[in-house]
Amino acid sequence: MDIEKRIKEIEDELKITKYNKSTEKHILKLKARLTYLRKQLDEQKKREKKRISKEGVKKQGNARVSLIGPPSVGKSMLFNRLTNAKSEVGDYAFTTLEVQPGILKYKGAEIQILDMPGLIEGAAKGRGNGREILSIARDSNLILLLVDVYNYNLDIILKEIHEFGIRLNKKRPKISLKRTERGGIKIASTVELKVSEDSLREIAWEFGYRNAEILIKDDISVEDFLDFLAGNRVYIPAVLAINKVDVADEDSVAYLKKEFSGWNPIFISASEGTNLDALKEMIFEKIGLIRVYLKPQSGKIDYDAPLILRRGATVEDVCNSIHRDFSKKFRYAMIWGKSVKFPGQHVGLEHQVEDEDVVRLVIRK
Ligand SMILES: Nc1nc2c(ncn2[C@@H]2O[C@H](COP(=O)(O)OP(=O)(O)O)[C@@H](O)[C@H]2O)c(=O)[nH]1
Ligand SMILES: [Mg+2]
Repeated sequence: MDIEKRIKEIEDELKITKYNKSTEKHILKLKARLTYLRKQLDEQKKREKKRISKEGVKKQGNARVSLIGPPSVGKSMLFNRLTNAKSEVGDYAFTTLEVQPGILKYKGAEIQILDMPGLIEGAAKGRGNGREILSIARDSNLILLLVDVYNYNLDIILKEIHEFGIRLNKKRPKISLKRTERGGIKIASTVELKVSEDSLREIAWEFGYRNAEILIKDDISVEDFLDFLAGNRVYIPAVLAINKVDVADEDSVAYLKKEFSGWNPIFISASEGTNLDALKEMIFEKIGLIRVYLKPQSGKIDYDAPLILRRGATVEDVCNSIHRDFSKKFRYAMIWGKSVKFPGQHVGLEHQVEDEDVVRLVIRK
């Protein structure tokens, strides 16, 4: 029987199996098998030819953002507003058929935005070029989810994204696994776990492990563990924007605010330009971009040309982004800004910089 058919069967069985103490184990087993089969299907699909050429979507700039949403919510209009590029806007459902790259310039950073065809139900299985869209989204630093005040069915979009192995606004759970020669499946954890070790062992068994040492450092769920064993999951931050506020009344805005409170959504109008600066700021912030200004030996600081780094970057990263040899010749750095206690403080390579720090690198001649 082919994989898709087996997946369908297990999905159906899961749907009709009621959860209780006596079926708990069986459900777990089905879920594990399902994840395993989906993984195999994924690998099979990956071997099939891609339809959207990767030519037009070379990575560019300091980060990449994918615009994902249902058709006709205003993705292309927003894209045109945010970037220097032009994408076709239309009244019918599939105006945008190709991936369209553009650059958003903000606070000295160049952020690549990708306008995408609308994502529809069945996308993860390949409908409407879904797998191409999602595989580009997988390779992004941020996913900008866009819906509008008429069409705010996010569930389908989220389901497709999830099915494709993308996890939004979530940290990768800390789990490691080492195959061993004997001793069965051993599980150790550094925190108290809500799931039973037995269940985890059972799942690992379904994935074909017989002898292994598994170390868990987070209070994981069964889903987290399945994700870990399936592999190739990506964890990407996401922002939700709700478009076309220009045609919404107060009540519907209030309703949507409540409906999506977990997302802390931003209400915008691409056509009127409402709230777009706030959206840009959200994008910059959520990717975790920071600016660092270099203070040269002599001359002025160029505030128009910051180094763009990621949150958590160190002085060593500052060195490396200037020149490969810089960190070898490094003596110390002086810093003015949020990351230090007093202006001009001397720090070493491992010191973490923060947004808008001014850095002077002192190197050996
Ligand atoms: N009222 C209003 N209409 C918009 C807005 N943004 C886009 N539209 C309209 O929505 C339709 C679909 O826009 P488009 O950008 O092609 O959507 P896409 O399919 O998501 O790329 C077009 O008729 C746009 O003029 C907005 O902010 N307000
Ligand atoms: Mg479009």
